Amino acid sequence: MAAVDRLNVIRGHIGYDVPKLVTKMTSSSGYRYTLNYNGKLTNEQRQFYEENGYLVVRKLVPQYELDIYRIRFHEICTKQIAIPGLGMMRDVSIAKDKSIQGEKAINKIQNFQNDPVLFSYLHSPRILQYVEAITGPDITAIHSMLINKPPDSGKKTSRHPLHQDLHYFLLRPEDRIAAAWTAMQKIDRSNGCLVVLPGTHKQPLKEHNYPDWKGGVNKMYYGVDDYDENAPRHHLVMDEGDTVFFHLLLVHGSGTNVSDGFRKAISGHFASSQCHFISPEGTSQTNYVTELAGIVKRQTGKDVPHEEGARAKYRVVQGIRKNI
Ligand SMILES: O=C(O)CCC(=O)C(=O)O
Repeated sequence: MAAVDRLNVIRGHIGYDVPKLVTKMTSSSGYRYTLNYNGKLTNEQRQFYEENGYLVVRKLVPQYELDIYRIRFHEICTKQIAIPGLGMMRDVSIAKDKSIQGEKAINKIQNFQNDPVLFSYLHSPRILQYVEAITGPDITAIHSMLINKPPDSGKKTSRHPLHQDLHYFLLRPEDRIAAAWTAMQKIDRSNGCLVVLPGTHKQPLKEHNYPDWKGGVNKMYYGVDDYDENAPRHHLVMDEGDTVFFHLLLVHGSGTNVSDGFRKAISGHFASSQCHFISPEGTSQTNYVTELAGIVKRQTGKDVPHEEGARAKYRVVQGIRKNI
């Protein structure tokens, strides 16, 4: 272990937190996808993430925190509180039906960086200690969402197509970015659990397009065009509080919710603050960047450069601000 790694492990042991040592973006230990300067991951957990591109930690978030998020979601959906900058999404099957209101109308809220209650999930040391093992100590939260997957109307629009989250981020290096996704209730195949293709984080970013689904596809639910249909799949059956951390190149999605209840999960994306922006030109991400620019223009009347719009949503959640 290099000296800087050893020092940071010792700082972790004695509870010394900020400022952390400026660390390298690569691990000196031969591991590529984890840094583990804080020694949080056991050898087994580290090996699992390196090989599979994800790691499930059971019972990480306590029930009382999940209850707080659930109540806040209700307050937002019923307009008891307004949060600036929040994205509220309706499932395509009911998008035009204005008779449906409140929680039942919303399949996802995202970008809640201006809400201290929901955003406390992204500040939580329980979450950040695992994120830090992947990104290093200076961490920027780059996206947040609470997903309220509705009971399917029969059109199968509650599915989330297989995709790689990196399609939505112009940040690199991708190995220093991670997602956290916490089940707010018991989630299994009946209500549309996450499904992951283990090991696909070792593949490059693939081209993403809207799938050709008869019943319609939700806005921004891009899917990968080519993936191995026969590749092994893991269906992540999770209990409330269980949390999965995953690499942004991991191919994943979620199934149809055939139960009669809404299925809730809270999630965040985190990057090392040392990451940098890339230009979308010449990449497969231009379709997303162009669509987002159009949405922003319709909402604000302005042409907002992608990087400027992205930075406005970013929040340092640990350590110090660097490139992003
Ligand atoms: O919670 C889900 O159903 C899938 C979420 C997901 O993969 C995403 O929003 O990128």
